[in-house]
Amino acid sequence: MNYQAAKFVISAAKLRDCPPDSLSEVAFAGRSNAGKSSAINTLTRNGQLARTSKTPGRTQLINYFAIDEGRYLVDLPGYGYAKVPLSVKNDWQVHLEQYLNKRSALAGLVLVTDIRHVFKDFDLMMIDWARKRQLPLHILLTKADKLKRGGVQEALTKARQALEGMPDASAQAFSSLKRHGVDVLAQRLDGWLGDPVSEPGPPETEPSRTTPSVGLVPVVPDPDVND
Ligand SMILES: Nc1nc2c(ncn2[C@@H]2O[C@H](COP(=O)(O)OP(=O)(O)OP(=O)(O)O)[C@@H](O)[C@H]2O)c(=O)[nH]1
Ligand SMILES: [Mg+2]
Repeated sequence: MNYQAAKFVISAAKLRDCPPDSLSEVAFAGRSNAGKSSAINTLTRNGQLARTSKTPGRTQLINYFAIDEGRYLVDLPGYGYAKVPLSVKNDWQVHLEQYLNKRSALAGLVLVTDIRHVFKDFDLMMIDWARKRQLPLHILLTKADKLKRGGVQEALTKARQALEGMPDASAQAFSSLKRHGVDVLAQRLDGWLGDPVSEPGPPETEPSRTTPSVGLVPVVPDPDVND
């Protein structure tokens, strides 16, 4: 795939606003401030594409970037930022849950995690969810530039242990700052986006019968995301 061709398409507030023509899409999920938007910008070599910020909670909508016809990268709202009002958090959580449970074009999930915090509650929940839904999973251990080689290896080992028994799960170290790991990520996504997972179907407003639904755990304040 030519990720440099990525173009912003839409910011969807709800599942029903997501593009109806999607054949396959890959979603980037993770805690607030983990580096999701930065990873998308690094992959696409476009620093202006997804908005990044030192202020966690920047990405509040489901942002779609088209790579090719019917193929998208999706930047999901960050999870767990403490300073957002609870009502807003609950709202995101509902939309995130709906997206994850009902979006049939979802071909794979990239779980973005700060390599210094492997793993926190949200990550474990997402891994468990991917396992249950049998969705391909790739873990991006970001900000690898913040650790020495030994620390990177240690985090990778820990991550891979958590994925044991999952047939289509992988993990890699990544750094947007140093552009480290971009080729590995692109290869993994090529495999997912190359094969359309579904034809555009009916509107995804009805509960899915084929996928088990996930209940995301209640939002708890987490003071250490802003680094
Ligand atoms: N050192 C370093 N900093 C990074 C890296 N990736 C992201 N950052 C920084 O981390 C902060 C958050 O990055 P974002 O990409 O906006 O994080 P996000 O996960 O999209 O955050 P939300 O939209 O709030 O969910 C920014 O200040 C980035 O510059 C990295 O690989 N290395
Ligand atoms: Mg973001």
